[in-house]
Amino acid sequence: MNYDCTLILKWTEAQLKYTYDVSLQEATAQQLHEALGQAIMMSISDNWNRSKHTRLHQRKAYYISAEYLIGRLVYSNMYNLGILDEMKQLFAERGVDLAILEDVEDAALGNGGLGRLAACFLDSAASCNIPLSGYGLRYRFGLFKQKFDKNGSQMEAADDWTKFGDPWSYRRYNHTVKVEFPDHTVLAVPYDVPVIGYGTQNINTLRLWQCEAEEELDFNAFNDQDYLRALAQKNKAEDITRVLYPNDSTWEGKRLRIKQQYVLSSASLQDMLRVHKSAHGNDLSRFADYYAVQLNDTHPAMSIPELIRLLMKEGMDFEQSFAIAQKTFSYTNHTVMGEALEKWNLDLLRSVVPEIVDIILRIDEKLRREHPGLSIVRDNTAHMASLSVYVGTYVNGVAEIHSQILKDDLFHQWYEVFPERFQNKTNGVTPRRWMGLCNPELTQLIKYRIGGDFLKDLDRLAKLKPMIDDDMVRQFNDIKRVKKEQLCKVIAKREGVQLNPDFVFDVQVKRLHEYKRQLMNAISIVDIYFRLKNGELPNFQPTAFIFGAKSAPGYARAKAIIRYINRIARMINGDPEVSDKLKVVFVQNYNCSYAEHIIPAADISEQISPAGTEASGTGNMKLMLNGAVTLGTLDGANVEIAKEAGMENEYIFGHTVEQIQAVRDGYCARDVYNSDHHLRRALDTLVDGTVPTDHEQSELYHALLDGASWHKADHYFVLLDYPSYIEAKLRANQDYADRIGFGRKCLLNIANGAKFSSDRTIAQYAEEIWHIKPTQY
Ligand code: 26W
Repeated sequence: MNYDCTLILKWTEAQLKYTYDVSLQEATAQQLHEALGQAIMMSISDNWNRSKHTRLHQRKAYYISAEYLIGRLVYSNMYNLGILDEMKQLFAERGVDLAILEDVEDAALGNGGLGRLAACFLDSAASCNIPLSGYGLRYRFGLFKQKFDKNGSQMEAADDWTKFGDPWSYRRYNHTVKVEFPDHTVLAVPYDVPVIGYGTQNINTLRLWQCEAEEELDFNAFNDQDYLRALAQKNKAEDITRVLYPNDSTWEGKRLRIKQQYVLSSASLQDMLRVHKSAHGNDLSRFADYYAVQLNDTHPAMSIPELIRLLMKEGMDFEQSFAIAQKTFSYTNHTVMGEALEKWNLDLLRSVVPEIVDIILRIDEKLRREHPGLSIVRDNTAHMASLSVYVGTYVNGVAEIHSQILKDDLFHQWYEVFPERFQNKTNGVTPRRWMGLCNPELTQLIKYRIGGDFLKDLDRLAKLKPMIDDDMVRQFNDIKRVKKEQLCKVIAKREGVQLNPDFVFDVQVKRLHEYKRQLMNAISIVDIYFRLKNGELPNFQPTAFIFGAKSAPGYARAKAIIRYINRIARMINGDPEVSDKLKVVFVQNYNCSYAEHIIPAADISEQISPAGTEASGTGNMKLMLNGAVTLGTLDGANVEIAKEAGMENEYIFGHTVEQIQAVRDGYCARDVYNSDHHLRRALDTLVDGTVPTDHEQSELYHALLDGASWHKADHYFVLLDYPSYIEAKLRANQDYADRIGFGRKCLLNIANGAKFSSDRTIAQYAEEIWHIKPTQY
C-alpha cells in the first residue's frame, strides 16, 4: 500500500543517529527496534488519522478486555503493511539481519487464550475495515517470564516489557481521565497503539490505560524529609496497573483486581462519553445507537453499572440509564469452569467502589421484581456473569458445543427467560500472524497453487482440495521438514536439547491446567517409553514430544505436573536405549513468539481436555492451519475442526459430553487402573522412584486414584479416557509411516481450515451482535 521502504530506512538511520549516535550497523537490537518502530509510526500517521476521522460520526464497536496478548509487533506490523520482505532486504544489503529483533521483548499483556483472541480480533477488524476499537490496561509488567531450575521447577521473573522502550504507542495525556476511589483519585492516562490492517489503508486503535497519581510528589512530606510518604500517593496509583494477574481460570477476589477492573471500565466509558459529546452533542439518549460494547468475559463487567452511574450523573434516571446500558453491552463467556467465574463479595466491593455496589443492588432489585427466580446478588455476593447476561443484548459462547453448554447448564435458567439473547461465535485466529508471518514457506506454496492472496480471504483455501496429489504432499512434507529444522535450532539454542527433524513432532502448547490434561500426555509418554524398552512397539515412528506451558505461580498441582514432565524428559533423553526413538522437551517461557516457531513444525496437535471443559481452544486452529492433525477429544472447537476436515483426517478419542454425563456417578478411577497394566506401570512412576519425584507428585497420584477432600478421584477423567487416548496416539504414530497418506491428512486440514479465520468470526460479531458494517477504504 505504497509505503516507501527507502524512506523508512532513512528515518530509522536518522533516529539512530540523533537519539543514540550510532550507525545502522552499530545499533543494538533494542536501539534498532526503537528507531525502526518510530520510523514506521511516522509513516503510518496519516492513515491512522484518516481512519479515526472517517469514523467519528459512525456507529462503532468497542472491545473491552483486561488482556491483550499481542506478542511482538515489529514483524507483524511490517507484514501487515506489506513491507516486511523489502525491509529485510534493504537491511540485509546494509549488513543488518532483521532477525536480531527476535531479542526484543514481546508484549504479553495477557495470560492465554482470552488475551490472544482479543489480539486476533483487533487484527481481523482492522484488516476487514470494521470500526472496532480496543480498550485495555497498560500493565507495567506483563505475564511473568518462566525458567526451569535444576529440579525442573518453574521459576518466575518479572516481565519488564518496556525496559527498552515501547515505540508502538503514543501517550495521549490530553485524553487523561480521573477515576475516583473512596480514599484516592487516580489518573488513567491513555496510550494508543495502532492496529494496522492487512491489505487496507485502515488503521484502528487499541487504547491502553496506565494509572498515575494526580500529584507525583507530596511536597509537604518531602520538606519534612519523609521521602517514603512523599511518594506514597504515586506508588498507590501506579500499583493499580503495575502487574497483570497471572491467574488463568481460577478466580481470586483481590482488592487490587477490583481496582484494575474499575479503572478499565470507568476510564473507557468516560472516554466514550467524551467522544460521543464531541460528535453528537450533550444529548446522551442515543448513546446506544453509536456504541456497541463487547465485554471480553466478565473482567470488564463493572462497565455496566459504571455506564449507568455516569448517565445518572448526567441527569438521566435509573430506568433510562438501564435501558441504554442494556442496548450497549454484549458479553462473551470464555469458560464454564466454576472456579473461574467472578463473584465479588459485596463488602469487599463496597470498600473499593461503593457507588457501583449501590447500582448493582438496584439492578438486582429490578431483576427480582420483573423475573422472580433470577438474581445477581446471592449470599452477599455479586455474580458478574449474571449481571452481564441480564444487562446486555446478547451473550455468546466461543464454540458451538460451548454455546450449547451455556444454554443447557451454566445459564440454563437465563436461557429459559431470554432465549433470544443467546448466540454462538466460534473463535478464530488471524491468518496473517499464524500462517503468513510464521510460515512463509507454506504460504508461498499455497499462493503458488491457488493464486491470489488467500490471507485476506481464507475461504480460498478450499480451492486446494481438488489439487491435493502426491506431488503436492511431497512439497508440503518438505516444507514441514524445513520448519522442523528451524525449530530444532531454536530449541537447541534455548533449551540445550538436540531434536532430530526426522522425528514426528507431537506438540502440546497451552497454559498448564489440570483440565488440559498435560499429565495424561506425560503418562502416555512414560507408557510408550516402557513399551519401547520391552520391545513391545517394534514399528514405533521416532517421536519428539514437545510441551510449552506456564502455570499460575500459586497453582501447586500444575507446578508439580511441570516438574514431573521435566523429570521424565531427563530420564528418557538420557537413556541411550531409546535415543533413536523418543525425545521429550518442555520449552521454557512459551509465549507468542515461541508459538510462531513451534506451531509450523508440528505434525500432531494435542487437544486433549475432557469433553465439556475447554470452551474453544485457538491453538488447535493455529496448528490445523499449519498442517498438523488433531489428536483430540470432542471438546470445544475440536468438534468443528473434525467436522470441517473430516473425522478420518483427525485422531479423535475419548468420552463425549453425554458419555461423561452418563458414567460420572458410577465412575471409579481405580477400576481402570487395576484393569490396565500399561497404564498402571506408567502411573506408578509418580510414586515408585523410577522418576525422581517428591511429595507433590504423590499428591497428584492420590488425586487421580483416591481423590481429595474437595474433589472425587480423577476429576478430569484422565484414567477414563486413557485407553482410547493411547490407542489413538499409537494409531497416529503408525499412520505416520505412510508419509504420503499422513501428509495428505495434514493438507486436508489446511484446505478445510477456512472457518477458523478470525476474519470470519469478527464479521459475524459485526453483523449479528454489533450491527455494524465495514467502512470502505
Ligand atoms: C479471573 C481469573 C480468570 C482469568 C482468565 C478466569 C478466566 C479467565 C479466562 C476466561 C480463561 C481463558 O482464557 N479462557 C479461554 O478463552 C479462549 C478464547 O475464547 C478459549 O479458546 C479457551 O478455550 C478458554 O479456556
